Amino acid sequence: MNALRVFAHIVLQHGVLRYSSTTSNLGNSVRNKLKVSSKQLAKPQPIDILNNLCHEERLNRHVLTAHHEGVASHAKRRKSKSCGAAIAGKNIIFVAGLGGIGMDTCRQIVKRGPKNLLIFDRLDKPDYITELQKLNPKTKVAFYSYDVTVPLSKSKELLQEVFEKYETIDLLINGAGIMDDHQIEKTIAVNFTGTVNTTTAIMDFWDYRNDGPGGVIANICSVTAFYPNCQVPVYCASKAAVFSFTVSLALLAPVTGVTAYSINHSITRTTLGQNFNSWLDVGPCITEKLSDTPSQSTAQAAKSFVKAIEANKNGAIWKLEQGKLEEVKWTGFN
Ligand code: NAQ
Repeated sequence: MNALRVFAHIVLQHGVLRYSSTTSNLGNSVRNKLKVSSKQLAKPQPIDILNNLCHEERLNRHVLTAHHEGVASHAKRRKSKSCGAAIAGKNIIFVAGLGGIGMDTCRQIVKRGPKNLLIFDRLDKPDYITELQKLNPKTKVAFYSYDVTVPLSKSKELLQEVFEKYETIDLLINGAGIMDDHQIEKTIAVNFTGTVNTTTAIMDFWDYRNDGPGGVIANICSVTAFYPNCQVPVYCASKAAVFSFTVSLALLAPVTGVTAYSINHSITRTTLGQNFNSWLDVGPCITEKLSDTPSQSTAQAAKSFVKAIEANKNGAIWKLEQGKLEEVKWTGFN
């Protein structure tokens, strides 16, 4: 119940993600758990998100370490297989690769020469696939019709088909998203459950514990996961959920062999907000509001996106804002 009395907020400032608690309840409980003084906690200290000292997480790490010993041989095998670039020569699945952010990112990906780029989308745009194919004839581009809201069993069937054909997949990008806060269940289904289901489905093929080779997941979240916009709280909460899920995936990497990082765009000029509905109709049209706010083009965002993919850093929180890529640091409680 203490947690209910806590007013905690996450602020993204100067490239530093701070989680701050303004009442003593959480502060005391955290202090007790961490056995550190209030003086030590007062100053936010940059720490890697994977080294967050929260008690539960240390417990997790203990469990993970035990598992890790069991999967060390897989890790070695994967290391020897996967050196070098994260795009060139790889097999990549891009879920929602034909949207505004998706298509320009696909253009950048294809230029870097993956072996296969498999685009999963509910949109069917053959002309886009032709364009991508022409950009780099050495890369094979294929389209698979996929609605992320299908049952998990259907996602698994599609991946079974893909793995039978391509044998290995190195990177999964989850990017499906809608913004319409009148459609509450659909927003959660597309933005959150869809990403979780696609990820769950690919684990059958990647997980070390199934004798899989591991893999990499890039989840498109949003800066609204940290800076909620009160006109579209359902959308923002769905993005915060994907962000949290991604952090957990990264923490599980020693067990599963599957690393993960989040891609958090700031406002990017696409049609996402065009048919926006505000939850409880609380605000003016977000499209007008967004047009007054500094933004980036999809081409700028795409260049940052491929830099993040090439960095290939488990647990990284990438912010893509106004043409710049920045890794956000988690500073823990203060
Ligand atoms: P766009 O509408 O162009 O693309 C959405 C993509 O999701 C399309 O490929 C669409 O087919 C796919 N999709 C939707 N429902 C699907 C389903 N059921 N199954 C399979 N695919 C489905 O919008 P976009 O801006 O290119 O969005 C791409 C991703 O970036 C989304 O996840 C979006 O939430 C995220 N994103 C966009 C922005 C932005 O400004 N455009 C931002 C952050 C994240 C900060 C900013 C916001 O959160 C908006 C306030």
